[in-house]
Amino acid sequence: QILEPQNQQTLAKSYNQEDWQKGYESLKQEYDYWIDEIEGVIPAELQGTLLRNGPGLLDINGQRLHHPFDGDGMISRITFTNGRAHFRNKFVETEGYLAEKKAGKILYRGVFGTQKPGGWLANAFDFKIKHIANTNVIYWGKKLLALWEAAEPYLLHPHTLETLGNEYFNGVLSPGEAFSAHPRIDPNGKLVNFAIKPGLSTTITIFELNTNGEIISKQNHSVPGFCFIHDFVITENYCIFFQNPVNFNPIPFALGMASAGQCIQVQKNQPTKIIIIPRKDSKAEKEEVRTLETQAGFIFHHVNAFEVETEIIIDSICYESLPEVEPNTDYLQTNFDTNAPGQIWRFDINLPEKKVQSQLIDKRACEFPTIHPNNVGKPYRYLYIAAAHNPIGNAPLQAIWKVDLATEKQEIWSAAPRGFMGEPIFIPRPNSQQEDEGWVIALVYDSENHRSDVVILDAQDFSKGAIAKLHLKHHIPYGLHGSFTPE
Ligand code: 3ON
Ligand code: FE
Repeated sequence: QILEPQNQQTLAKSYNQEDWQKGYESLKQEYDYWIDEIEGVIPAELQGTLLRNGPGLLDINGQRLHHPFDGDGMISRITFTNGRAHFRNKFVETEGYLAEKKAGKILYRGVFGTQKPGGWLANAFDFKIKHIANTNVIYWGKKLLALWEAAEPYLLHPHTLETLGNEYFNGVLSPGEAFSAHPRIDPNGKLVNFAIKPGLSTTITIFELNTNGEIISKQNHSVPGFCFIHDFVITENYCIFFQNPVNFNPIPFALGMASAGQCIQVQKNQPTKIIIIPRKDSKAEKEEVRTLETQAGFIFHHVNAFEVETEIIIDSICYESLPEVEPNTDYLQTNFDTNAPGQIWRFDINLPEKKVQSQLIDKRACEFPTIHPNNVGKPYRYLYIAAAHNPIGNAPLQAIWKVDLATEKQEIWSAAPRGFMGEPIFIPRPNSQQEDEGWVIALVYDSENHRSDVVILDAQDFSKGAIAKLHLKHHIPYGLHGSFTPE
């Protein structure tokens, strides 16, 4: 769905590339302060902690990383209490973070192209990958966990954010075993997560955890072929995975010429496989695993899924292809106009007939969806997502977009031209009745002042603008995911 150049030119550019680039400066300092520059008013009912994770370092002592996804995880914590807000940030002290800090240079290969200095010879036959913990952060079962999809979680102190070690859930997870960065919280009080062990055939493991943070079930499924599966969705009875059509050629990785992630290629002539696995202890438990096919493309994130009689509806952010992270390119020079945008699609699966229908919901480029936590895995009406300022064409995320899936009514709040949007989180108002009663909160990078703002919107009315804008004393590099805990 890339727009022809002549159509792109009809809309003025909403941003300037240099402004966008500045959001990728490392933040080395760790802060701890009450936020005192506030525009508007923090709602008194908003009580709890917003947790964010993302790459805090984009360089190691001046040596640039090849891609932000290789950056060491840095947790930011914004605690709202009685109309005030407190900020703290701290790096996850993984083995690699500490070793590179001490050495003052890159010591590990990253998944997304970062190589040790010294050319391919210095990297050849080094299969050790740096375990970073940069993708998500959750508070579950009284444990604060920093997540990265290719390894075990890091356990952090909930107040000080100090790194306490790895979390193995009483030995149910083994050292080196993955625990993805995209758990889904079933409103019935279970956290469902997965792990991918790729190879010539791939093992998908599904975990279900109770509210005490204990793994109560763990099941494995083997699927043919290599998988790069970053996210999944749940319904009442199923876990659903989209196996992107990719293949993996390990040779350039082994020879030190490219990183593992750079050896993944999208196969545009192959279909995407939709793998539907019955959940443990559900009505569907005895059903077989079903695999259906749909058109090629690449999906990182899903919005939500739900069952309607014998159908499953899944909403996902689809790209025509995986944005390349080639060895000789610089991510700061990304040409948005020629990259495929992420767009919201709806997949409608008819289980008895094993048929899939798909439909584009809207052309706007977007990424990082959020919904009301009570509707996870269930029918829902509203989604909120970071999006491009303009309704067509590809561009950096600068706005928060609300889509009413029932009426197709939309609302948008934009920080363009100089603001850049991070993942929004929907937080329901305590004792709320309506699905969109609550707030949408996001970190916005303000390139004009080279600092980040915590922006709070009323989810029912974007037109009144930000109800509060909390100016931090510094910027936070563009992040990945986070969550909110009322505790
Ligand atoms: O080779 C195997 C396959 C594979 C994919 C094994 C493996 C373990 C090396 C592996 C690892 C995958 C990892 C570590 C993936 C990590 C992903 C990550 C840190 C972030 C993904 C972010 C996705 C999106 C869509 C971000 C979008 C950001 C913006 C639009 C703006 O900031
Ligand atoms: Fe993600």
